[in-house]
Amino acid sequence: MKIYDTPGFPNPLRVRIVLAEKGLLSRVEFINVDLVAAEHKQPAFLSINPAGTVPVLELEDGTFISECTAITEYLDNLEGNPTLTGRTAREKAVIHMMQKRAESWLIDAIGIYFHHATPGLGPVLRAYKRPQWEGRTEWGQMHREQAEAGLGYFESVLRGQPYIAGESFSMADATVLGGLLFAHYADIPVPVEYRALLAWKQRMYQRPSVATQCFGDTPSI
Ligand code: GTS
Repeated sequence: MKIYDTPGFPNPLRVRIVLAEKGLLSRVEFINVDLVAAEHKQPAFLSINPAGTVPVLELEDGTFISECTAITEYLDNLEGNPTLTGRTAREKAVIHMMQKRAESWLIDAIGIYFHHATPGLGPVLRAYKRPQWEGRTEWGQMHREQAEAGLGYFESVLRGQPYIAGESFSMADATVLGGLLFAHYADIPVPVEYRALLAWKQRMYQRPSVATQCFGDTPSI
C-alpha cells in the first residue's frame, strides 16, 4: 500500500495514528506531496483525488481511496478486527457521529480559517483559494469561531467520558488530535480552563500510536 501525504500535517496525522494503532506502518510506503508548492492542485494529483487533498491511500490493485474516514475504515477492517470504527450498530453510529462533529466543528473549520483568514501555506497555494474574494477573511473568521465553539463542545464531552466517542479510543479521537494539531498551527489556543480536553490530550500522548506519530515528524501539540 502507498499513502500520499505530507508528514507533520493535521489530516495526514489522523491516518498515521490509525496505521500505528493497527500495526500497519511497515506495510505502507509514504509518498510525499508538497502542499506548499500546490502539488495537490496539479492534474497528476487531481487524477488520484479530484478533491485535491491529502492523505490518499493507494491499494495494491491500483484503487485510490481518499477521505480519512474511508481510509480508516479500510485499514480498520483489513484484518477483520475493527477496533477504531465500531463493531456493533450502536458503536458504529456513535463513532461516525462524533467523528463527523470533530471534522465539521473542529478540523475542517480550522482549515477554512487557516486558508482564508491567515496567510495559510503561502502565496503559491493561496492562488487556488479564491484570493480575490472579498468575503474570504470574514468567512474564515466565522470558521475560527466555529472551531473555538468546537473546542468547547469537546471539553463538555470529555467531562463525561474518557474518549471522544465513549469508553474506548476510536477514529473520532484521531480526528480531534488532528484538530488540535491544526489549532496549534493556526494559533487557536485551547483555553487553560478546558481541563478535561487538556487531560485527555495528555492521556492520548501516553498511547504509543499517538506518541510516536506526534513526537516523530510532527511537532507536539
Ligand atoms: N476531508 C478530508 C479528509 O478527511 O481526508 C480533508 C483532507 C484535507 O483537508 N487535507 C488537507 C489538504 O490536503 C491537509 S491538512 O493540512 O489539513 O493536514 N489541504 C490542501 C488544501 O489545499 O487545503
